[in-house]
Amino acid sequence: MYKIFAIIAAILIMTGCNTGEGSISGPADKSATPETVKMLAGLRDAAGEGIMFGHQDDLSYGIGWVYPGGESDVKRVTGDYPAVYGMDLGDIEHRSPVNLDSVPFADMKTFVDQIWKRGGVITFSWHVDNPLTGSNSWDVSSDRVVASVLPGGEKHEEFKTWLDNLSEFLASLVDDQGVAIPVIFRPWHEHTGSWFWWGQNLCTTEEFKALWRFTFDYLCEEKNLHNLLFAYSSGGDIENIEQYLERYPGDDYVDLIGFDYYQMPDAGNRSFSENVSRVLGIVTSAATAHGKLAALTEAGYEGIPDSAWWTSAFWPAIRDHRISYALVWRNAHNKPGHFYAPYPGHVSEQDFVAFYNLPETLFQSDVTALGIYKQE
Ligand code: BMA
Repeated sequence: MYKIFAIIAAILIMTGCNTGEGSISGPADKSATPETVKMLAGLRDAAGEGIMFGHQDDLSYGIGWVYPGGESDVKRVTGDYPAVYGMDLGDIEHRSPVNLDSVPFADMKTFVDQIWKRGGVITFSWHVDNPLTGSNSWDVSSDRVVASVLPGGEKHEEFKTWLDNLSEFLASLVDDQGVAIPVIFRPWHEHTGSWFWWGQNLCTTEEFKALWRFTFDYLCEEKNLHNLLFAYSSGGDIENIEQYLERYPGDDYVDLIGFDYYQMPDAGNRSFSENVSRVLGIVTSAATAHGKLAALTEAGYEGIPDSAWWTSAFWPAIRDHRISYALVWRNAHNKPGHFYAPYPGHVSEQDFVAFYNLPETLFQSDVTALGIYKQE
């Protein structure tokens, strides 16, 4: 009898089936590369060790510097890189040489290679333009945009060329050995808000799910990309698990679930910590029930005006939850005051070092030691 159970369990693990509550299913892409499978397993293991710290555009620029290569505000303050590096693919759909924040895609490729070599985690968001109006992601003047890119819609063929351009970039992320570098792809983010053309009031639930599934199928099946883990992330305005999962495209299309939430200047630390912790409770329950990883996919306090924010607001918000990572947004070099990680001389510098020194926060040196891409 034991033997039969062991064989069934082995088959379930090998086929990547969800083996039930509490276990993480294999990658949603059933043809994921071995490195992508290992990355998912490594992320699962790391979540048992602590919470990885992430920073958007960490290597691209910071306060007072732009693209010298190898620089990082997080490293300037702590001596260590973050564990998770966010980057944005907005404008890749037009084959632009730079993204919407002027980061050259050629530099991004170099960063991806460096991060992969030192065992860090890469996550891409996509502030893709509005294909119907020609304006940007934030153009919510029409509620027909999602319908227009779906099969049968007037922008469908054009949207496919945008996905082709995106795929070309993702397919180019290959190391010296010819191995496709695995990354977390987080499209259609903050869809529970209505500030992007794919948001809550701009499309129906069925249209949103169709957009997600079309994107997934096109990238994995049509373009044969098998180095992607897919992240579904809502806004922070979540009341319950039903609302959170209303537009969830299904277990076969998602690897990691999370949400984005920022502290507003007029809201105190306590309301930030309490709201993040409350929503993380909802999201981690959903993650457990669906066999997925969980994360705080974007967060922060613009300008971090509180010198003790890291240990008195950010850490209390996340510390009670089993999540893979918590990522803060970019340190813009061209938008004064628009930064979310400290830099040398910033008021929260010492507190960030205290946050860094907590045994449960994981930075690059920790995940290098843990080995996110290790053999099972
Ligand atoms: C937003 C802001 C914008 C930026 C966009 C994409 O939250 O930081 O300035 O263009 O993200 O990175």
